[in-house]
Amino acid sequence: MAILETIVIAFWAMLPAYVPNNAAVLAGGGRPIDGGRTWDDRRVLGDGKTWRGTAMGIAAGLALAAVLTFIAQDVSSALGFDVPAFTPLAALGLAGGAMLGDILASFLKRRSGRQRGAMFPGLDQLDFVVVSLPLVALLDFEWFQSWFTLEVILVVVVLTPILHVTTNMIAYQLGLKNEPW
Ligand code: CTP
Ligand code: K
Ligand code: MG
Repeated sequence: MAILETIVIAFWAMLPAYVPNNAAVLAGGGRPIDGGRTWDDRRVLGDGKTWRGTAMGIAAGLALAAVLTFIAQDVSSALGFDVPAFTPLAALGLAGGAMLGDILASFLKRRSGRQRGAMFPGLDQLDFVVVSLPLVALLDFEWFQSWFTLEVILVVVVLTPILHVTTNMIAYQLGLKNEPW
């Protein structure tokens, strides 16, 4: 498989997991998931993980998966190789897993004494990959196996931190995000 093809497939397949975090930044606010609760004098998740942000993030990921599925055949013909159409379970695994990974990362940040917004290099960039890919494999193994080859997974692991740093930098410059990470 040509490297460019692999990159396009990896990016396309991960889009429903990429967009929830950005949608949550735009839609976030309101009641925090942990309801303000603390554990050992530290918040369980913090004010940065809200019900609204999470719901809107998942909804945005599912909506994008639906749009990509709708155009997958035409795009595949135009490109000369196949890009994935998403099954409902694959879409749910990607979008839900991305938000769950982000929430688990905040849990780990609070446990390790990091305040809301603190940087946690590595975790910040890959938390949603680490949870969304296994969740997709769990929910729809056939779909996962047919698209996430070893090459695609390698590209995802390299590409995701680059995209994450770039989009967060842009969101920070635009005043949408409080920190550039
Ligand atoms: N957000 C949200 N709900 C989520 C994820 C994000 O409402 N499940 C919104 C919050 O307004 C949050 C912003 O998106 O402040 C940025 O997200 P993120 O960087 O993940 O949160 P932080 O505020 O940095 O908090 P943390 O340290 O817990 O990551
Ligand atoms: K985060
Ligand atoms: Mg943050």
